[in-house]
Amino acid sequence: VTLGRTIREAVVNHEIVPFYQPKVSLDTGKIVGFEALARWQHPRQGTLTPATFGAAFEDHELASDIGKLLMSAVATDLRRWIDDDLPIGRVALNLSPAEFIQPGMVDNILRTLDWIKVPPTFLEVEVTETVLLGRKSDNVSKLLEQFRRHDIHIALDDFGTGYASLTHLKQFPVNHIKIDRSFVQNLEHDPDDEAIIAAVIGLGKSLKLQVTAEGVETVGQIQRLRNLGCDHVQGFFYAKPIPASDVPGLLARWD
Ligand code: G
Ligand code: G
Ligand code: NA
Ligand code: MN
Repeated sequence: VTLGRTIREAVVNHEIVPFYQPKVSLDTGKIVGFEALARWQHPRQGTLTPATFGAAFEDHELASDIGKLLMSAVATDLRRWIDDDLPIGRVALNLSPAEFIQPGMVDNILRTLDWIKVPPTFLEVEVTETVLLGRKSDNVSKLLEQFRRHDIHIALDDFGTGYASLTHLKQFPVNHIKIDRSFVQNLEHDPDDEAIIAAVIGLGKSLKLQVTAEGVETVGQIQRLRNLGCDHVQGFFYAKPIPASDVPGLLARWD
């Protein structure tokens, strides 16, 4: 896929939409929220994942346009689900480093939420350590503080794959840590991965951060994560990312 023109057309035609994957509490078994993941509803090729268009998240202008499109779609979905009294929890939006240096990025998000009348407390944002490593980390701090002031939660995504993680946890107002799925994948067979996950969960507990394990696919992984005291899990074992129209049905079937 050549990103230039076709992806722009996709944005203009609102073909980039959020799919939703549930996050589940290991304590209660209930859905505590969803992660919004971008999908391209291609008129001929069907549903495409960021594997084919994810480079757009690195282009400042495209990333900003896609981000705005997804934010208003998420807010519109949230508004409907709130009106229908659905127990959706928080919805998490991924923010790329390119989106993070857009001036007024948080203001745009707050304005969209306000316009569509969605309380900011329904939103969470997922950022990777790459975002925090940026040279303008003063500015990043300000943006994250702005989220915090509005009680928009911040999750540190792909935790363990970057570096200087511990400094980041002290320096930035993070609420959640997401353990990267590369550690979860071999959890049942690799004691090192289990040790790393145990350490991250311990860290989360000491710093009072909720810990989510990503990419959970087997019941064995779930058992181990529960024994280790992991708070939340997310992965194909529970559900793949699904279109917004399937979310009410998933919630209805859950209990
Ligand atoms: O959905 P999954 O397969 O295929 O996503 C692949 C990658 O694309 C992940 O790293 C994910 O964080 C990223 N991604 C998915 N949706 C979004 C989005 O809405 N914004 C940004 N910035 N990244 C996204
Ligand atoms: O980088 P980020 O953590 O945002 O990326 C999430 C990615 O992981 C998405 O592409 C999503 O589709 C994918 N994903 C979610 N659950 C699973 C899973 O159980 N197994 C695998 N292989 N991928 C998953
Ligand atoms: Na994410
Ligand atoms: Mn991740």
